[in-house]
Amino acid sequence: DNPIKQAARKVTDALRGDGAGPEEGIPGKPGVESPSFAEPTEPHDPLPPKPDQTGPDTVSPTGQPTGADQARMAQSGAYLTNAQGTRLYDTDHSLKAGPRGPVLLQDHHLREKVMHFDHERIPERVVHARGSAAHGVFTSYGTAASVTKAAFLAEDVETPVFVRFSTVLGSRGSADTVRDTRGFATKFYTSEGVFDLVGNNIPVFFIQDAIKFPDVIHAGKPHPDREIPQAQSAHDTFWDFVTLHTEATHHTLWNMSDRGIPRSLRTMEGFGVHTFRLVNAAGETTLVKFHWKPKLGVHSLVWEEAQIINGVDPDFHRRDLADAIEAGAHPEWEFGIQTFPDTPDQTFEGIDLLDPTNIVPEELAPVQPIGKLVLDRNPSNFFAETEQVAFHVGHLVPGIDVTDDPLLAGRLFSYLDTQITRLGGPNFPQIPINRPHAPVNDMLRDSFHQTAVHRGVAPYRPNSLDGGCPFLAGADTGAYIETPVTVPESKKVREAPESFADHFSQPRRFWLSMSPVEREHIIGAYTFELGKCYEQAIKERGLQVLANIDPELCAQVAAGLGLPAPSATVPLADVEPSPALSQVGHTWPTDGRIVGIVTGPDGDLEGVRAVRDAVLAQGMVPLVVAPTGGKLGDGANALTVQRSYATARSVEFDAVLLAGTPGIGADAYGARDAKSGLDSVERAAYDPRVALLLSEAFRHGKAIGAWKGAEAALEAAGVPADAPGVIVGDSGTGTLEQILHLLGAHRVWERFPAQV
Ligand code: HDD
Repeated sequence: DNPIKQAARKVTDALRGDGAGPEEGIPGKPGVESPSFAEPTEPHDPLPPKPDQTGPDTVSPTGQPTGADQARMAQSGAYLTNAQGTRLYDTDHSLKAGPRGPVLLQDHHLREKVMHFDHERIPERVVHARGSAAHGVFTSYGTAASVTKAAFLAEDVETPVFVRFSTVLGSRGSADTVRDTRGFATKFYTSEGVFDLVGNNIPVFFIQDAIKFPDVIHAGKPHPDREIPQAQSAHDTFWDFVTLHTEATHHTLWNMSDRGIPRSLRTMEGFGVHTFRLVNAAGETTLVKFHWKPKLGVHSLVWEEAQIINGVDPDFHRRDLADAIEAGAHPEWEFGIQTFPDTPDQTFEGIDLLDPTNIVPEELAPVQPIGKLVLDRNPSNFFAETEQVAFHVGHLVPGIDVTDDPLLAGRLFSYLDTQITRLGGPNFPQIPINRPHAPVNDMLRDSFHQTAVHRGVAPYRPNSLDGGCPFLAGADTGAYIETPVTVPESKKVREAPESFADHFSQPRRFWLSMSPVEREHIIGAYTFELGKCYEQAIKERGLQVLANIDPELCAQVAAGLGLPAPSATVPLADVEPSPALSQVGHTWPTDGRIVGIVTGPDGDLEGVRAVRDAVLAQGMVPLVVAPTGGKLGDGANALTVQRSYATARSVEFDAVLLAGTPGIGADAYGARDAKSGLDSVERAAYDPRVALLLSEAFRHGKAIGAWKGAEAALEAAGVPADAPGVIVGDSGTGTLEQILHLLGAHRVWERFPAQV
């Protein structure tokens, strides 16, 4: 009854090669009619969305349910029509004066078709242009009910959500696994209207005041002259800005840590970043920070792996999210809050809660779970949903209010404003994905892309002509009741408070909280990024910033750059580490992990089949890798190959199992009676693609298992059989059992530190 096991069974059914050859049904799937790939000659309705796909469930701007009709309105009837619904008999030939004659201006269909195509693109988001999204459900535990009156946070309330993940710097078509912050934006379609939590996977921000947002983004985006590099922070303008502007130090350090290269969107934490103010039914207020905790744990790539993926599968994160949902392995997060008393100074344990470059360590204020998010449906149209969704930090519901964080204040302006250019006018809330599920009865009228047909004559208040409608909610149910916070008496100034001036103690806490291997990765990242800068002065300034965080960090990066390490210019902060910040040292569920099962031409197919089934039974995904695509073996026992040596690459797998042979003394990868200590000729007898796959998996700290008959292939790849996390077993399933606990730890950390 475990949903993960059920999902795994679904995957098994889909992957199983038992019995059915292509002529009997869908390749590999018994008893299912093969679809015809010939062009149909009879009209029929468009194909329905796949079971894992859905469009937004909406009401019209005036509150009428539209639901699934939305999709039907967009594409209905069997015949091709123009935009006016008139049927067409040809869409492949322009209207010409004779077959070789000139095309005629009166070809209305040609003009409409090309005119519409010419305008298909809208401006990409100025930041967070590259994104992927999914629908889901948020279920509240009710544990926040004492601190907020928000209806969707009462006990056991289910709220539909749409979540969009993104990188920040890259264009829409850029690669997924670049080193960058990730956006984590959630739209809750609550019964009281839309609430948007527009957060990131990093809990702090580069700047403390929104007026500097254009500066930090101009610095991070490609250089204006050559427009390079794409989606990278490893260049002069970024490092020029963040080293001159030291409030960026904390966020930059998180970016240089493993958090900057997540393994999957499903294994990222999310943060609301700012401090928000919750208001309960009695009008009492509490300051909070929002957290998303992934059920699968927080996991990252290693840098070399991320770079390889950007070449071999630039859509890695997007694909992973959609595949997981389609396979039924629905990603889950727990929603939590850290709570702080709403005191006049808005600080907690000396930490200024209005400064978005600060975190509050979980050891000081534990994250209290208040609900669960499950993403269970893929969008059915990328443009209509993922591209047109519009988030706004000012989309708030009663019970959730903002604070005076100056970064948040500027955001409250920016997110509405940007949609005017991006979505072409102020009616973007009427786009299906943006429509609230609560009935809308506003007095906003007309403008571009108005799709509502408003009734009545009096979109103003007070009125008598429309019966006085719409009425106002009472103060107990209405939103935007500003909390009567006292504003300290002061003069108008362009200044930051004194408490915003400490830029190094929080970064030092982060550094001290890292395990040795995480520190090694941070050193590697700074060495790489500063090493990519041309200007010597920028590298030197970068080292100065590091010296103010920690002398060892500075010395190691300086050594890598071949420059002297400067001394600190501020006293090093005396801070306690926060163990919750480290990603290493925990054990996590292995649901959805991908195990590559590599077999050679003479491999033990029985063993491969048994391992595949055992992997599925664990709720993980087995991918069989063989010299060529197609099937392994014949008849009822045939095994479907998911990756050939040409299409497989180590980066896709969390662990690799190397199939042995059924016979003793043979070698599954071709060479016979191979012994350890192969000479170069013997090594060359092994397929170099398998050797590359194994050596990469080894370098990247992945669990590797091999069973009898595969030892020499390991040897040929230079993978020592006695290294940590390398298991040589008697049988496939026996070997798998021994690597399971390694997968739970994400990587074989003992194999690091290594400069990858
Ligand atoms: Fe922002 C998009 C997150 C500061 C201005 N931001 C955007 C998205 C995320 C964030 C996740 C993508 C939303 C989507 O998927 O459509 N932004 C943040 C966080 C910040 C932050 C966590 C700091 C705590 N942003 C920030 C500032 C400004 C903006 C200070 C402007 C002053 N952000 C925008 C924007 C974007 C945006 C220009 C681009 C596209 C959009 O809004 O709809 O308005």
